[in-house]
Amino acid sequence: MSKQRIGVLVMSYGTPESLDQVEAYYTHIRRGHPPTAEQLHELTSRYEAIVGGFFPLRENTNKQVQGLEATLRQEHPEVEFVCYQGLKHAHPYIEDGVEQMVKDGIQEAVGVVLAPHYSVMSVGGYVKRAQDKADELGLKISFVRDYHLHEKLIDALQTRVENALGKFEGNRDEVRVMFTAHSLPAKILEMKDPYPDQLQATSKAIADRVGITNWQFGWQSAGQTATPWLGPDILDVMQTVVKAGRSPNGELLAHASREEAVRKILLCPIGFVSDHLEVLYDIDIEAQALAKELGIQLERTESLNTDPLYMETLSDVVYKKWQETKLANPS
Ligand code: FEC
Repeated sequence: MSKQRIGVLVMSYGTPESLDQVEAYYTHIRRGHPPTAEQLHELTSRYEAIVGGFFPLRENTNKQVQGLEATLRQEHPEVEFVCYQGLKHAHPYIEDGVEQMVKDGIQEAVGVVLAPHYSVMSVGGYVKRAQDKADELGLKISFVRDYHLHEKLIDALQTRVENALGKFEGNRDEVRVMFTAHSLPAKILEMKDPYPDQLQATSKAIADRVGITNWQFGWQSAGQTATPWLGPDILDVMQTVVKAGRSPNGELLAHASREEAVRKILLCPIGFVSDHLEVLYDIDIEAQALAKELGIQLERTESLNTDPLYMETLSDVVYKKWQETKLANPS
């Protein structure tokens, strides 16, 4: 008997393939509104700054998709899982991935986003586009909504925090650990969106595992729009916590407590699973420049990329979602 073939739509943000595609990419992010020349120049310069215009997210997503397919097949040899990419803002788009599955004769599929935390404005947007296309083409598809507290994800992040703490000399309690994630427009709070709570929960789970109390959460990479975004931004937080234990001329106050006298910061971008612009520029270049200015040591945890524990997390949530859907709709 031939194995059952199950499609897996692996959705990710997407990135340009070359510098001349940055304008089209940015226009797509802005829902069809082209950026001004100044905005385009600013974004292109950020891409140029991360290893000369190389687009690491594309290769990382390719590897994550291959890694997930290999893990699913190894862990569940009785099923033929076939992974397809669906990108939010670049080719192959989410709709292309769904269409390709149908062309290949896939009848049942599971969708998963390479972002562990749910927001109606992030994961919700991916899911809606995939579901609309699947409905149009008659594909049966269910979705993993979030996996922000999956045991193996927390294991992988715990190891990263512990390894990064090892880069600081002295007592690790002196290191302020800041968990970060992409900011979103503050209006999500009115919608009772789970995104902020899920990020707090992941941060706390990691902190408890590592056994640290000197930690906080901050937002990063907010967009430049007229509407307010979730804050505080990590760049502001860094300034505030470093300046708190110092005199106006920058001297460390003798009586400053551990909480006040921050001189070592570890950033842990838990909202992202890959090396890309928001990590390699916003943290490694922008936040590092600020740290230098403030005269403090700043380190960052390594991105998950294809960490086997992350691949196992994804494999587990995809398989469980497929099983759950099968039980709910026995054929
Ligand atoms: O490396 C790369 O090429 C891509 C890096 C990248 C990732 C990413 C992830 C998320 N975003 C989220 C929300 C928003 C909202 C807007 C927005 C805008 C941008 C711009 C760039 C960009 N994002 Fe992004 N995001 C990445 C890159 N993002 C570039 C446009 C210029 C700028 O603002 O910097 C605002 C859209 C609008 O104008 O309406 C909202 C969220 C995530 C994390 C979850 C996910 O991966 O989906 C949330 C990676």
